[in-house]
Formats: sequence, structure tokens, C-alpha cells
Amino acid sequence: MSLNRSKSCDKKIKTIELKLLKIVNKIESLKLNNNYISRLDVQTNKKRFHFKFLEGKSKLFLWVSSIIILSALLGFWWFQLDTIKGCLLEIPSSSKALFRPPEDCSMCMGVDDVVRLANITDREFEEQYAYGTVPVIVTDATMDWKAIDHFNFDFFANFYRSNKMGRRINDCFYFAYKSGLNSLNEVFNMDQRRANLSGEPWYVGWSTCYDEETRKLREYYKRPYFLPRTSESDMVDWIFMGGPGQGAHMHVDSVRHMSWQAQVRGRKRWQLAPPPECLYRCRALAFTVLPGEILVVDTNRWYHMTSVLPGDISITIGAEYD
Ligand SMILES: O=C(O)CCC(=O)C(=O)O
Repeated sequence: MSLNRSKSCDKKIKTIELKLLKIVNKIESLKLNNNYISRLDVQTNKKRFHFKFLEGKSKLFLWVSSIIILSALLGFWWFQLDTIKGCLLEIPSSSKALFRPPEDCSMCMGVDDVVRLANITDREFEEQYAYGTVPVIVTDATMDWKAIDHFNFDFFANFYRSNKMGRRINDCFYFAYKSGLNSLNEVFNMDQRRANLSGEPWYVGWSTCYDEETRKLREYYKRPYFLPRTSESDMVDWIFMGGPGQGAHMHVDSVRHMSWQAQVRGRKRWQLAPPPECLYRCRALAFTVLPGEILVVDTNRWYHMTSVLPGDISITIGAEYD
């Protein structure tokens, strides 16, 4: 048995020798130099991975792409660092709610309804409500405001179409909601039927942001008498305007301070919801703000949505106070 095996081995070796000899003869006939032969790949049964792409132009391509990828990674890392250090980029306010710290539910526990009051001193208001989380409606703070008689769609259309304001019409904060009106320019150029609330419904909001604009509008309303004497307001006011059935979707704000909002015309329904982490410990609230009333609510902490009630156009004016 072992004799047979060694015979068959000898035979195989002989065949291999013959094959090798043939190869050597072939190489010699090709007149290849030794240097070239020594660089030939050794064949094995396993497939070898050839780093062909590391040669010539491909090598250059690899280097360039590595440098680009590395620079992109370094750039991203630097950007992150700088954002953390210096707030290079503000997170859009719409996404800020996702990153807000969890609320202490004592802000809403036991708050069952809005508080309606009148004839309150600034000191009482400051002590009890100005910086608290109980929503308050003050019913007697707009009695001597010219806005109550003057503010309507045409007033704002004339105000913003006038040469002075017209040039700056698209520069400031503007919320289109579902109106499809993409700028104040579009709002004040909509057809008369729609403006009169007989066409497609609409609701929009915007802020003033030019001192001259704010100053001119403030000729029609005053700083609410009940605000703490030491509190200040920026030269930015907010206006929301639109027809029945329309309003702002449920959201929470990320503004700097507390704010008030005066219902100059129309009636608006507010729905407040506690922050999601307090849903089982606090109640949702709903109330209506009537013409001439001023609502004070911490919109940074209460989620809120609004809906204009049937009847007149709703126009509100408001501002933050510190
Ligand atoms: O008055 C409205 O309809 C919306 C107000 C609002 O969402 C806000 O002040 O954050």
C-alpha cells in the first residue's frame, strides 16, 4: 500500500517537474529579465487582493479623497466645538422644544383655570402673577387705547403699504400658518374678498422689528398699566391677525421673557396644555379672550394653541417684558 503511494507520488513530482521545465523554457524564449520575473505574482489557490488602485492616478485619487474626508471630519469637529462655545448657529426655534430641559410640574399642578382680574396694582401683579405660571386675563387695561377703534385689516394694509414701511415689508419675523400667504406683502395684496374673510380662510402673525415701525404702532396702544414698574420691553411687538376657525397650532415658545397679548378685535379661544412630562399631574386649560382683554401667559412653559371664534376678524398686539 505504502509502496504504491510512493510510486504515485514520484509520478506526480515528475509531471510537475516537466511542467516547470516547460514554463522555464517559455520564459527563456520570451527573453524576460530576472528583475521582471522576480516581480511576477506568485499564484496560490486563494484569490489574492491586488492593490491595483494604489498605483498611478488611482493612488493620487486615494490621497486626495483621504485629505478631503479628513478635512471634512476636522471641520465638523471644529464646528461642533465652536457651536458649543460661542453659539455660532442658533437652533431653529421650532426645534428648540425638542431639546428643552424637563419641567418641574409644580408650574402647572393645581392650575385649573385662567384668572380674570381688573383694577390690580402693578405691585400686586408683580407679586402674584407677573413672573408666575398661572395664566391671567386683565379685563380693564385697554380702555383708552386708540387701537380698539382704529385697528382693522385696512389700517395695517395702509400702514405697511405706505412708502416708508413698504420697503421693509418682508424683513422681519413672519408666520404664515396655513394661509399660503408667504409674506406681509402677500397678506396686504390679497384680494378684497379674502381680506374681508369671505374667501379662503387665513391667519398670520408677525413681529415689528424697526424702531420707527414699533414707535408708530405704539401711538395706538400703551404699555399695560399693570406691568411691574421696573420691567422693560424691547422695541419689538407681535401682531396676530386672521379669521374664524384659524389660529396657531399647538406649540411651546422659546422666547426670552414673559409676554402679554391684547385682544384688540374679535374673540380667540386659547387651549393650554401642560408640558408632556406633566400630562398626568396637570390639567389642560381652555378659555376665551374677549375684545379689550389682555392675556398674560408664560408661553415658554405652557404649550398653547389658538382658534379665532366666529364673528369679527381677530387682531392682537403683544410684547415681551422682563
Ligand atoms: O395669538 C396666537 O394666535 C398665537 C400666539 C402664539 O402662539 C404665541 O404668542 O406664541
